[in-house]
Amino acid sequence: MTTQDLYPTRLGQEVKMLERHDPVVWGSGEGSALTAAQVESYECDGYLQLPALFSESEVEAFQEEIAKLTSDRELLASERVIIEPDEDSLALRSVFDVHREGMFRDLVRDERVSNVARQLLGSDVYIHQSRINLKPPFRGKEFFWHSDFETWHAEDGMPSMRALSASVSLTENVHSNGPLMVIPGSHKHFVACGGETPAEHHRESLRRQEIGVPSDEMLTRLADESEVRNLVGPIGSVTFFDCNLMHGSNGNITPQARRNVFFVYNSVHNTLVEPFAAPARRPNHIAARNFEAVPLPVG
Ligand code: 6CS
Ligand code: FE
Repeated sequence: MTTQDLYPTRLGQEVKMLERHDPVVWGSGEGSALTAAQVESYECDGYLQLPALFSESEVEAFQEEIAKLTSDRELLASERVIIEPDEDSLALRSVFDVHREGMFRDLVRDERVSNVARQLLGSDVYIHQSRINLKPPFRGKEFFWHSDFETWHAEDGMPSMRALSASVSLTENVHSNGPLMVIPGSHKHFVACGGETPAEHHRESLRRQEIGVPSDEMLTRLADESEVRNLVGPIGSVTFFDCNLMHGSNGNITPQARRNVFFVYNSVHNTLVEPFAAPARRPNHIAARNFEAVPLPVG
């Protein structure tokens, strides 16, 4: 059985803006994690910030976990680690697949985050991707504008827009240190991209993405309809954002790192098929094919 391609991109089709065929909030939208007003705000803007959802001491423990991970030589030598582009210094940009053991395994199950994902996606969820983004001081590089879904559809075979990211701030996010930047409302359009996915594209794209990014014209249209917004907030805040929200972030030239850990929850009814526009599947540490639901925490 082949799954219909609702969102053609990178297939030599005309580069244009398509309508979204999927709901943003799936099911009734009711649940114990968010109020009706919060659900409505997420539906409208494509994101929701919950300030200081985790305490400073919890965040300190996450930072210690990261210190452990980033001093693990075996991990550092593995493909899970992404180094900043153009750097001789081996500055760490991202570490992938951090949710399968230790503290971050508990974090993805924590009801403060997982119940929000269940409520908005209207089903059980599993983890499609997890990573720490370290955005180091002074020379942390930007992430250019993109829709995550565009990549997950083209390269990972995610059929529909029934996934979201939860990004936990481990440092204060201020206007100057390269916080997440979004175009509210952009998640209601799908911007098809030009070009074709080359083999092993993730080796480039996770350092600097150039394929699967919208044209300047499309970005201008989205921003003209809405605005560009910086998502700032205190330590321990969590930003939930729709898989198709147009987002990016500037570089960080301040002396403080800007760190967050983030998880992509996908609905168990939206599991991956074959890539819609790429020569091969991406590896499991970037796009998990273990579709087991995140269990409710015990106790
Ligand atoms: O490749 C990914 O899964 C994610 N990373 C980047 C740089 N762009 C698309 C998506 O957010
Ligand atoms: Fe992204």
